[in-house]
Amino acid sequence: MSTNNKFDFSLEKYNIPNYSNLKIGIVVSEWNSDITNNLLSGAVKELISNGITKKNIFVNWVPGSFELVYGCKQILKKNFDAIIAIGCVIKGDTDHYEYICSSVSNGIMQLNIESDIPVIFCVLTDHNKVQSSERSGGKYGNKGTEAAIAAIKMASFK
Ligand code: DLZ
Repeated sequence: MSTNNKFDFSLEKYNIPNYSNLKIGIVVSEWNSDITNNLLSGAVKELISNGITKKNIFVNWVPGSFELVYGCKQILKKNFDAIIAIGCVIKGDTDHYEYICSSVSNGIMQLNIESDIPVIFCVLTDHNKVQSSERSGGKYGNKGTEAAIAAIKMASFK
């Protein structure tokens, strides 16, 4: 499911009265932090370049991607306009990868069903580190950047 040429960065179809008022929460996993740090920088840079102020971007860390759902659930109470969950799960020799990927994707979907605040899924689920690098500032762009735009678009519903 490549996103080459599929992600639309333009915000013109969305009604966003004042970008500087948007408050965005970000929850980031420490596992594979070389990758998640790049996703985080991509997201923060993109938010700022769209007029969101640094003081309205709140970054919270969790140990691994499995903890993203709990981390996002806790900050739902803070009334952000959108939340971005950032993680990187890389396939190993066991089934652990499948459990983490399905738990975090289902958990974040559940938060979107139950709460009024959009939670953006920026979790790479890759077969190896090369794939993750290619998607966190490499030849396939930076999924953190796309997540930032998705967060702004979804915030317009609130
Ligand atoms: C345990 C584990 C493994 C094996 N792999 C990853 C991974 O690739 N990416 C990631 O974000 N987290 C991983 N974890 C940690 C789990 O997400 C979680 O932090 C622990 O199981 C503790 O609940």
